[in-house]
Amino acid sequence: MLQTNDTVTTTDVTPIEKISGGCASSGCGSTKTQIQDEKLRQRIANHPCYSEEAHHHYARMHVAVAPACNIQCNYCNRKFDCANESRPGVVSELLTPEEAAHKALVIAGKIPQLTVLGIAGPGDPLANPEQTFRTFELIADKAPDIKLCLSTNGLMLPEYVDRIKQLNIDHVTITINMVDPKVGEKIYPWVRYNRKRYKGIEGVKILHERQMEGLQALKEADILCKVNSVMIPGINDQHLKEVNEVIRSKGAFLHNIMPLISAPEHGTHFGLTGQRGPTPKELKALQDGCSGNMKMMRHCRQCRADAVGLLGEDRSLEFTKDKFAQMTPEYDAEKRKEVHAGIEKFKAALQKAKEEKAARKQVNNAPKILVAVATKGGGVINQHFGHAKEFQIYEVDGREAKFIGHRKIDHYCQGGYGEEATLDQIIEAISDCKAVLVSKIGSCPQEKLNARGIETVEAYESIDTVALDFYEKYVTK
Ligand code: CLF
Ligand code: SF4
Repeated sequence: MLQTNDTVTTTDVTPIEKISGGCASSGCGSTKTQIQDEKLRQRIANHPCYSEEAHHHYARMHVAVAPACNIQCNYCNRKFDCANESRPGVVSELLTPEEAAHKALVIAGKIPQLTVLGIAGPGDPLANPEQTFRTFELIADKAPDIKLCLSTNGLMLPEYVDRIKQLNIDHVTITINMVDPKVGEKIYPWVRYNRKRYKGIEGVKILHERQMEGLQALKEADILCKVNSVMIPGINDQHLKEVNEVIRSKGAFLHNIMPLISAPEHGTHFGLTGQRGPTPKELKALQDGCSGNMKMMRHCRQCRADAVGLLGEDRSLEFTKDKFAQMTPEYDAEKRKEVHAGIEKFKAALQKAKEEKAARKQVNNAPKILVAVATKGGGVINQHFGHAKEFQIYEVDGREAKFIGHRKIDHYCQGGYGEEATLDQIIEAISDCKAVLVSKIGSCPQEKLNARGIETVEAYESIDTVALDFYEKYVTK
């Protein structure tokens, strides 16, 4: 059984400053470069957001300890809550640092593939520094093998980089939606800084300067920085290429351009004024246009501030406060180490098999096609068509199957029966794919998919193997 490549490629780990030339690119000093690459590879290897490969195997959790925010984004309304809603800022219950630490120890025992604990809201973690840092301290003390991760709007970042470094928080995300305050004016109505509220462009200028300062400070402290940007058609979609260039030149490690999620019922300014989000095609075109030498993140699931599990599989409802408070922490560092070693072994075997398969499949001038995959993770096709809440999309050519994103859907099977209207929406969502790869599918959806030119493949195997086999048959036809 094979699966997606879990070895982080050089593009995954090449810091921007190295790409810009110097001795390393001409061969001299290559040993040093290899050592640096290896160190960097280890830093991201089991972080599901910083490594696309890792997200198939390793899980993260967020603890919602940070309610307040110091800016207003036109796409945010933290009063709205829905247990089924998965998007940043949405959370069902707030925790104290002590409750958060207890929850982390419970989950690290029950889900040993959990490697990262992040604080991402529901407000801004650095607008709640006491709760945020107390939580990190408690977890670093009791579960030192869990990586700590922080996501911020950047306004207060320059103040806290030393503290972040001290606590060994190696991964920090800044949400940067603009580098031109005139664009920012349409996104941020106000910013609160040094106990004063600044409206309009005055506030946006402060935010922009502080974000750039924070980015620089993270680079100097050698902390890996990912930048998230929300793509808002007609407002910053054209501008994000410039954002990409600026953050790249300032040493950001990874850029994650996410689609705006906007609906009137969310009660956000954009939702109420009818601002639309981008289509998957628009998003992909922008991500492709930005990639250059910089790794673009394409597997973000825009998690809730209390998300738990593999990306794309939210288990937060299993660990609500009333439930986890009754659970005894079963955190066991040795057992976790064994589980991680098992995952690495599994990944290595799959990688080897994948390489062998790719070496045999050499199709010249191969056209690229898309396939949709139902998976619960592990790089394996292991989900029934009717149970999928999202499809992972792979771009396949003669040599490899490359993960390029996911499409969220309503699952087809509701209470044991297929929903006709849902099926139409699913077909629409994957209409640009040539096949859907699933562990099982009923005859009715199969016929409808086939009628729309989407082939169905049933298998319980590695995504790479099945996708490449399908590709071979497809081009032969
Ligand atoms: Fe959380 Fe963010 Fe850390 Fe990941 S999420 S704080 S870097 S551990 Fe990941 Fe979720 Fe996307 Fe964020 S999928 S929203 S990028
Ligand atoms: Fe909401 Fe985050 Fe923006 Fe604050 S920074 S308004 S919490 S999206």
